[in-house]
Amino acid sequence: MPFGEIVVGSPGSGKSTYCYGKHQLFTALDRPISIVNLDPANDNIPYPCAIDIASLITLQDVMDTYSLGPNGGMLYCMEYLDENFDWLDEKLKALGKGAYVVFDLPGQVELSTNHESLKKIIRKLSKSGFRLAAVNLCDAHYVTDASKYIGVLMASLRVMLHLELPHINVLSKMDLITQYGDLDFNLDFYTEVQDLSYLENALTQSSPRYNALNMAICSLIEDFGLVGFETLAVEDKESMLHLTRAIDKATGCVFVPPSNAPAPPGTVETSDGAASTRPNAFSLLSTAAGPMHGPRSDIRDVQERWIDAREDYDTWERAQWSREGQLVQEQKARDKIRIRGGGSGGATKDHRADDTGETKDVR
Ligand SMILES: Nc1nc2c(ncn2[C@@H]2O[C@H](COP(=O)(O)OP(=O)(O)O)[C@@H](O)[C@H]2O)c(=O)[nH]1
Ligand SMILES: [Mg+2]
Repeated sequence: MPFGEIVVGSPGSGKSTYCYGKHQLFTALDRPISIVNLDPANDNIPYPCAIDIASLITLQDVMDTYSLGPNGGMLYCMEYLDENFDWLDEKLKALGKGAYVVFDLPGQVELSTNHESLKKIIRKLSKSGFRLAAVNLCDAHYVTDASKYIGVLMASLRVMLHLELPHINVLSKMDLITQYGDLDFNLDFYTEVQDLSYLENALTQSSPRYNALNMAICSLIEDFGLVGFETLAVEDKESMLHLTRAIDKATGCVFVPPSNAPAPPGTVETSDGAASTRPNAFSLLSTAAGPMHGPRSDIRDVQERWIDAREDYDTWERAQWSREGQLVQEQKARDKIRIRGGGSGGATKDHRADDTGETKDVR
C-alpha cells in the first residue's frame, strides 16, 4: 500500500518548493520518494519529476484549443485528468508498491474548496490503495493581521471539509514572518487556534462594521476544534523533519528501513512485501502512538528560532556551516595527501585528528 501527500495551497504558498525540499530530505534519509506534478501550469519544476501532467495535457494547449482563460483552462485540465485517471494510475503503479508519492497541485483555490475533479481523483487514488494526507500550505505572514488570519482559518476549514482526508495545515515560510511586523500573541496562539475571542480588539480595529459576524465566525471555528497548524521553513532541516513526523502520524506511515540498516535484531521484518506491510515493531508504537519528539516539535522552539532569537540562531548556524565547510576542506586535503602517499609506495604517513583533537597514526 503506497503512502502519499496531496500538497495544496494558494498560488505562491510554497508547494513546489516544499516538494523539492521533501525530495532532498527523503533522499538524504534513504527513504524512497516520487514527486508527481499535477500542475499543468508548472513550467519551472524545481524537483526531479517522476510523473508530469504535462505529458498528458498542458494549460497552454487547452487555452489555445478552447479559447479559455487560465482559470477555466486549469479546471478543464483537472477534469481531463479525472476522465483519464487510468493514465495516472498506470504510471503510479510503475513506481512500485513501496512508493511514497507527493502530489504537487495547482494553486487554484476552488480546486480544493468546491470543484469536484480533485476530490474525485483523490477518491480514485484511495480506491487504488493509496493512504493519503492533505498538506495545506498557507503563507505564515497572514497571521500578522487578525482579519487575514480569520480568512486563512476559514479557507483551511473549507479545504478540510472538501477533501475529506487526514489533514495537516501548515504555516509556510516561517523564516520570513518577522518581515511582516510583530505578532500580537505568541505563535502557539495562532497554531493551536484556541481562545480566538482574544482577537476581538484587533478585529474591531481592522473591520469594525462586521465585528459581531467576525466573532461569530471565530466561535464557530473554535467550537469544532478542527483547525490547527504546523509550521514550516523549508530550508530548515529540523522543521522539515518535524512536519514529516506529523504527516507520517496522520497517514499511519511507518517507514521500514532496508534490512541491512542498523536496528535491534528481530524488530524489522525482512520479507519481500511492500514497506507498509512489513511492520517495524521497533518504531511502530513510537511513531504512530507516541508524542512527537525532537527539535522544533514544540511550538515555543519555533517561536524562539524564527521570532525571539532569530539573529542569534542565524549567527550560530552560519558558524556551524563554515565549520562544516572547513572540515570538508581538511578532509579533502588529507585524502589528497593519502592518495599521493599511496602512489609513491606508501611512504607518507597519514595523521588524522580524532574526536579528542589529538592526532594519531591510522596505519
Ligand atoms: N523564505 C522562504 N521562501 C520560500 C519558502 N517556501 C517557498 N518559498 C518561496 O516562495 C516562492 C513561491 O514558491 P513556490 O514553491 O513556487 O509556490 P507554489 O506556487 O505554491 O508552488 C518561491 O520564490 C520560493 O522560493 C520558505 O520556506 N522560505
Ligand atoms: Mg508550484
